[in-house]
Amino acid sequence: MGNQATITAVQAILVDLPTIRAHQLAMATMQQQTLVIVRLQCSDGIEGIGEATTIGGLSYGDESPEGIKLTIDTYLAPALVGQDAANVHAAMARLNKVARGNRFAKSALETALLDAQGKRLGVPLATLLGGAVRDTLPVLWTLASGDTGRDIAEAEQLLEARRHNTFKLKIGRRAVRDDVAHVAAIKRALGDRARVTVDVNQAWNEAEAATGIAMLEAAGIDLIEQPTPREQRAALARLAARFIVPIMADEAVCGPEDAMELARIGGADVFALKIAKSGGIFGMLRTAAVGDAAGIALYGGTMLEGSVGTIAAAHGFCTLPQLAWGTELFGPLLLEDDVVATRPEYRDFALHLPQGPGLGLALDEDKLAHYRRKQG
Ligand code: MUC
Ligand code: MG
Repeated sequence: MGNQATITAVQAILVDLPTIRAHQLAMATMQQQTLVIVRLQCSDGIEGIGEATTIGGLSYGDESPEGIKLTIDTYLAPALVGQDAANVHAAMARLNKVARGNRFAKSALETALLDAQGKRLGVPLATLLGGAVRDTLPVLWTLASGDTGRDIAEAEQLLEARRHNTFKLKIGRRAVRDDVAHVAAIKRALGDRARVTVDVNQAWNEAEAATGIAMLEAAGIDLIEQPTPREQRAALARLAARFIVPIMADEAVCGPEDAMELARIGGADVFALKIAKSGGIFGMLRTAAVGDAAGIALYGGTMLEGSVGTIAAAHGFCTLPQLAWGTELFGPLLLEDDVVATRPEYRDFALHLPQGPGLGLALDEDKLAHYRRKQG
């Protein structure tokens, strides 16, 4: 019955959503976010949904929203139509044959296939993966308004609301000393009430990183994410050996092959996992397995996806044996609105996994029609 279903159509839709405030990163300032929403129809009437989302056009990753849509429409959708909808691994193997790379686009399609299969079997996506070992995930918040006072006020309000007690600061735009002064002021204001981490997004050279990390360590910062360029793995290894504060690889670790190499050279204490950069949930789980085998701690990362991409990642992260550093799955909270009927639940410092079949989400057709990019 279910295994007779074939894939009949795949659509990729660009959705532009306003953010609740400007979000400043080393490489871009976001005023809005563009999601690529995928809808995958099957011959048994079941629809699966997925999402491919990046940050700042082409300034962060090497796939843009417009490029992802073109790749899906032109190459990946035609390769999927007519295939067995119930065999996710076979469908993904076919995509890997017709297209190299393009991990974000493939991740969205894999999510849609898993969502459809979960709905077909009547089980949550995490159950398809073998089962969740937790149904809530700790979630931090990124303070990135660009203003120290505003960031402190934002953190105080979120602590008070019991929504977040860990804050990640985006640095690397300004001189090292100015960035450190900003971070130290926030840590001083929050004290032991909150954990503070930083993400440099590759902006420092090794000498700047050595100076910056020494000062951040002295200021009581808990974790340093991707201080140096992703290609310079040896620099990351030297920094990880030099400092006690843990160094996390993000841009430097996409799939299991990167994870193997970083594990071999001692390039990181923590891996930031993301389904998009690993080409999907299964790629993320393989990356996590390498980290586990090497004794490297894990963290659930985000590309600031909306609800669909965030909940897809959450189903995967909920199955991991260890997730020592929690997650940053706050993407939906940065958006003023979304295209799902019920937005994810955040309370008591955690994201609560939806319990319905597949992702456990439904698209809101009116919102999708309202926010989808109109043809130019
Ligand atoms: C990144 O590099 O980690 C995650 C949180 C945030 O604010 O930006 C992202 C990207
Ligand atoms: Mg990062």
